[in-house]
Amino acid sequence: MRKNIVAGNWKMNLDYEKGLSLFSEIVNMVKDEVVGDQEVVVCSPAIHLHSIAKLAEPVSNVAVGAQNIHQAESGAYTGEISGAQVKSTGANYVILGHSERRAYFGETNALLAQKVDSALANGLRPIFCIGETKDEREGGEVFDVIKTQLEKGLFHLSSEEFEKIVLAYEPVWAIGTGLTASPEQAQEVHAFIRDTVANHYTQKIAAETSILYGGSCNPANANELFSQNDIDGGLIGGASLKSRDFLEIVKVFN
Ligand code: 3PY
Repeated sequence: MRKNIVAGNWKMNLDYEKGLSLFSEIVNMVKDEVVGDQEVVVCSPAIHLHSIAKLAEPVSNVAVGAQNIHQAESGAYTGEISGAQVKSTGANYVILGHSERRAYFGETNALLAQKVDSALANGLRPIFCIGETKDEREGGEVFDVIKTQLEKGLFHLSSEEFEKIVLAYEPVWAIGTGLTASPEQAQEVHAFIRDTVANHYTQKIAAETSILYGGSCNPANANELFSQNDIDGGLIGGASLKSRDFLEIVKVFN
């Protein structure tokens, strides 16, 4: 069956020392307190990846990921980082399609499809984010937007490739706003995502795909969100910067 996953998205926070110290706290707490088989993923800035991947090595249910890659393998792309480079740090995941990258860096579905290909070619599992803006929700376009993001960003993949994908539904209006989708609103979209995957691939693949909720998820709302049938964990922003809060969210699956 599908895995429950709680992934932290540190965004552009924490200097090198602070990142290492937060990650050490998380690893120690996971060792002492996590009794289920949920997977804990921390997606840090690139500067931390190699060191925290080393710290994660002895702990089987903790993994590390990046927050972006360039679509090319290598070359004259000053300031960028490739999938191969991320993989060489010991990371196993990469967030792709976060709404901040779509909005501030102009990342389109077509570009994201190329980044997904590069991630998979380099042995990284994409945590692929999809979600609608406030205007799109108010205009009744939620399902169309989600379907297009899936079709254009992912549905060129073969079944074997798609099985490596983790999906994250992140309503844009719930990111950095303190607003959260209600459990019912989130479940409705997660169920739609799973149906859309089933229609394109198979029921079995859809049933085995982990679909995370993201957008102001915190210790106070995680329990209710994660108890919905089609919500298999979370992609956690601000609350992943506090070890105790992050662990409380992870422990919802204990
Ligand atoms: C948030 O919770 O703000 C996020 O963007 C998680 O990725």
